[in-house]
Amino acid sequence: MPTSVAKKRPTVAVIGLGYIGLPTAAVLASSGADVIGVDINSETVNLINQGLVPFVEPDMATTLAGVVSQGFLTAATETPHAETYIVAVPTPFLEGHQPDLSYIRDAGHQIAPLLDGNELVVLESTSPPGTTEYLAETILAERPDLTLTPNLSNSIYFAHCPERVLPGRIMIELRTNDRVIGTLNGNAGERARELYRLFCEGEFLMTDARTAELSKLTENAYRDVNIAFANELSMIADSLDINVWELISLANHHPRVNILQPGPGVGGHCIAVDPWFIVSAVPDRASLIRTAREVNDAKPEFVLDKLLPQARRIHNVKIAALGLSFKPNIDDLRESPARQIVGRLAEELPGAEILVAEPNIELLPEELSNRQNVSLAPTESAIERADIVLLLVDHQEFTNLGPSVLAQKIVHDTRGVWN
Ligand code: SAJ
Repeated sequence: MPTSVAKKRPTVAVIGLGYIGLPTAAVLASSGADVIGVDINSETVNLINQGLVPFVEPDMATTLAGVVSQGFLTAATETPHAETYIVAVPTPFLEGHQPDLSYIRDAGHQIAPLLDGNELVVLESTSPPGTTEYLAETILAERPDLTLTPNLSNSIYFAHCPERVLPGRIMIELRTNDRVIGTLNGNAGERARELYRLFCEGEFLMTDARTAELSKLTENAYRDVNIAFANELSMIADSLDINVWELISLANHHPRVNILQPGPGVGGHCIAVDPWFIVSAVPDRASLIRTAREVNDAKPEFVLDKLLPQARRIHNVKIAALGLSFKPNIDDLRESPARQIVGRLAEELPGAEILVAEPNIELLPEELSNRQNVSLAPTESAIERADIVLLLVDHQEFTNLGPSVLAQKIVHDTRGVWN
């Protein structure tokens, strides 16, 4: 009688349990892998081990609670041995927009002593060209007994599989987006594909590690350049006293024109950062990409230039600032232009009362909570008390507001919601 042999669950250590690492760990664990998530933040680790998500991301809570209670995902502060390591740590930039690879180097130091031979290391973090190689070099410098030459008992395999999911839709896009996989040595890419196939229904596009690295940066630079076009148009239209939202909607009726939406600037840890990795890799060739970054980075100041003269004319002005996150319906404040604008308003208008309505957070970030003239307030009461309403993020709570609540208010709508 044939006996059925249960397929062994692969063991995976995911290093970095942030906006990408944690959902990836949860989805892998719910799709047949035994996952240990690693993070230096013990609070994050404790929350996850109770099945709780430390940030707002639609549809994540149920998956996470399920895999933790079944024992398929555990979190720890120490990296364990695993067959596969997925590195999903931050890649911020330093002064002068040079990439900071220190978290990747640290991940390499954590992994190096644990390796026996034949493990796969997948870099997911968005990285400048050459970073997968840098991770491999970091590990091999510490472990000269290991090798990149494939098919030996002491071979270690490296691949780059950049994350491409959109915050707010991560749990859907992890399963449906196509994935680019770049191989550094041997059959690393094929091995990564086998693992990602557990949960990803998209197409797998195979290439080398450097091309995969640049492809991810290219996607975000493409979007940044297109948003910069919309933001530049908004400033041009303002000078000409033309409504930019109407302008874009008219132009977009052309079958080959699809202009994005202007806003108060570009935030988040991806689009506002990644194009700089291209600029810093080839500075004298990346002029359009650099200019787009500069245009988008200048947009918060433009918003302030329009608002401040009006605010200064009102004695003890009250401003309702609607939204603080970098985009709608999430709680992520990283690189948020809204947060930057509110901080500058607080500095420039010491006598003002700035009422921040942000339905997705319970506490203001420290640089704002320290200010006497800034407080968090429920949306309706912030608007009711305000002379000026400044819409910074198109959260659904704001787009649902009827026009009557804005009557008698000076309105600055940076997202075109009420236009
Ligand atoms: N924004 C505008 N106007 C628009 C679209 C966006 O001002 O028409 C602003 C948003 O308000 C936000 C910023 O741009 O401040 C970025 O938002 P986003 O929704 O364009 O992108 P992110 O940063 O949330 O996610 C991007 C995605 N990349 C692309 O769409 C090419 C995502 O797929 C990536 O996985 C993610 O970066 C990442 O992690 O790299």
